[in-house]
Amino acid sequence: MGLFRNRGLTDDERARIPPGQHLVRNFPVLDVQGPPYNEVPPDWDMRIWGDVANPQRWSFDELLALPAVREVIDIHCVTSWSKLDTTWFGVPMSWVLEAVGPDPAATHVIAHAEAGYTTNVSLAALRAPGVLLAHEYDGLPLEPEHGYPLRLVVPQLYFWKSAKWLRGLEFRSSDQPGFWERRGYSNSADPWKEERYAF
Ligand SMILES: Nc1nc2c(c(=O)[nH]1)N[C@H]1C(S)=C(S)[C@@H](COP(=O)(O)O)O[C@H]1N2
Ligand SMILES: [Mo]
Repeated sequence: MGLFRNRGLTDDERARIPPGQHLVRNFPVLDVQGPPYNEVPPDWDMRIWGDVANPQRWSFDELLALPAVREVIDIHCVTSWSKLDTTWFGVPMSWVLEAVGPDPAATHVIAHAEAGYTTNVSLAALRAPGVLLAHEYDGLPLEPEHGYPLRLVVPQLYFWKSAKWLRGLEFRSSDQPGFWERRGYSNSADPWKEERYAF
């Protein structure tokens, strides 16, 4: 099926599509609940807490003033679509990690989003290249359905790990499955190893 649906791709494109995935040119929307709002609420904040030396709480204006970089990355949804060369702009996770100073005991991070959506990632996964707290897509503020005003982007993992409507990162010395991980999705979620489901 994947091969069939990927007819007509260049060799470069085909090499960038993980097994069992097919290329899309549109930008599908997938979530449990739709966008919580179209404007940043006055009490909005982004918090980082747990096993860190320097917990953080940023208003949206403070967040926009942090160092930001542009990343062009490929994204892969477990429902089998992949999109190449997506352009995001936001605070690099490498900078965030410098700022918060994870405790030596910290091994995992829980992303907390609006409406109780969570997802867990290893600290090692967050240290990979391209991980962002993204507030722009294609040069514009995020669309509400794609996570406005802030989303986590973890390009090397299936896209359910890239929490939309992000409000917090909790650093922990133990793992804790998130929303989809509790419902049978893979903990590690590497698209190149087809780590889709836990069983
Ligand atoms: N807060 C929140 N983030 C979420 C989700 C969600 O339901 N809620 N769905 C995840 C899933 S399963 C996918 S595939 C991507 C989809 O992102 P997109 O709608 O921007 O394509 O968002 C992820 N982040
Ligand atoms: Mo997904």
